[in-house]
Amino acid sequence: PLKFTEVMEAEITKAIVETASEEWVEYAESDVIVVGAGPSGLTAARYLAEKGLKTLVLERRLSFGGGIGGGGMLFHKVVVEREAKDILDDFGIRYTEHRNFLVADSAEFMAKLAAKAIDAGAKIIHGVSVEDVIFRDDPLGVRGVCIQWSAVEISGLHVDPLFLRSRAVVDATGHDAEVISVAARKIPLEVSVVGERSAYSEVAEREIVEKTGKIVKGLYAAGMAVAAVHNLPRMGPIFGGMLLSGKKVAEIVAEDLKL
Ligand code: 48F
Repeated sequence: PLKFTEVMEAEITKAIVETASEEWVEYAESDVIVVGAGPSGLTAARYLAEKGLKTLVLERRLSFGGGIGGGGMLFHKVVVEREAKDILDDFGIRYTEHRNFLVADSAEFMAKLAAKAIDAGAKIIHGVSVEDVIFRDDPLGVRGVCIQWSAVEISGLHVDPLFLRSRAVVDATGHDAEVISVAARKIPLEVSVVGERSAYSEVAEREIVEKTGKIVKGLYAAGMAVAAVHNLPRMGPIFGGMLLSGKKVAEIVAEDLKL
């Protein structure tokens, strides 16, 4: 019969706490912190990691995919424009052609985005919320984030956060642009987060990609966070813009970090 070692429970604890703690120390400093493991954040993370940048993704929830999992009003499909076909292929995500669109399964879409980001070398940690940024004012710029366990955030307990330094922070937090919102409130940025407008899908998709990029030194917007910052329309369960935005922000950050 299968025989397990005795005094097993304490060893489980040591295995988890020791390995996790080693990684927290390792990721106290990184090249890029991506906040949010939705479509734009996972795409950005994969391409950043492939460029050799030490990339950490922090996700509030205990799951991947952000708005992907709900498909369109819980129908388990998402729509992607042909312009993003190469990215779908790059991630090995299968699709069917439906009139003007490519249609993918929401479960496959989020699973493969996450798997490829991890395989490329990005570290994803769940259950962690970014509640603030680190900044320096000469020159003005963001140098990392303040983090808290999501469980503590939800509990309302007064617990001070910890800090992670990074050369760049990507706000991929979706409709509320949470990181840029807090930064705009607390440090003198030239942007304010006004929120998105009502649905106008094709314009939203195009403009989100066009306006993806730097907010201030060290802080970047991708995905729906771009719509929140630039008052762009929403677009519903169509994801080409999210993929293209994630890829574009990775290219911009990589270029800036070379300087
Ligand atoms: O909302 P989300 O999917 O953002 P996205 O990448 O994609 C938007 C689409 O899903 C869809 C759409 C267009 O197709 O309209 O809504 O722009 O993913 C954002 C992720 O960030 C996490 C959140 O739990 C979600 O998984 N998140 C949000 N705020 C924080 C956070 C925070 N402060 N700290 C950590 N994670």
